[in-house]
Amino acid sequence: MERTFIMLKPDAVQRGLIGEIISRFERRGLKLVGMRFMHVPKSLAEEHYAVHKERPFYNGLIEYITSGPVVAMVWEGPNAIAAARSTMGATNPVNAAPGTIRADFGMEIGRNLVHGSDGNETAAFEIGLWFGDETPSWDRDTDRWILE
Ligand code: DAT
Ligand code: MG
Repeated sequence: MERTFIMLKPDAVQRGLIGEIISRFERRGLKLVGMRFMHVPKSLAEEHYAVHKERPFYNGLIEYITSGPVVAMVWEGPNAIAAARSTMGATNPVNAAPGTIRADFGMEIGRNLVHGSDGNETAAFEIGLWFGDETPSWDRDTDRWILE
């Protein structure tokens, strides 16, 4: 079983899309194992996006992520990282496939609504950074109808 860190960015929260976006992950069959509604301290944003520190968009990215509350989550499932990213769509909404979150609700790369871990190491790092070890497992009664 795999876990991934997903964040609804401030634009998703401000636009009233929390329920709409969460329902897409939920309906797909991913299982929620962690959730926090929070303002992101600048230090946390900087740690989270440390890999992008030298990129020209870095300062704008930090400003965006700290501009309002976010919903930080951990979702679990087989291939959860890839499954979540395919539900999210490509980084730039203009290139995202129709039906994905970023295509259905987004116009520009700097307002792309949602973050998802991009690999195993990133997921482990991000889950630890945002949740520590507070991501309890639970048995979902519908699992036998979702997972073979
Ligand atoms: P993703 O969020 O799809 O994993 P990423 O890790 O490459 O994409 O970049 C992190 C975020 O930074 C992305 O969601 C939006 C922003 N970003 C990336 N490339 C950008 C660019 N060329 N211009 C502006 N913002 C960018
Ligand atoms: Mg990324």
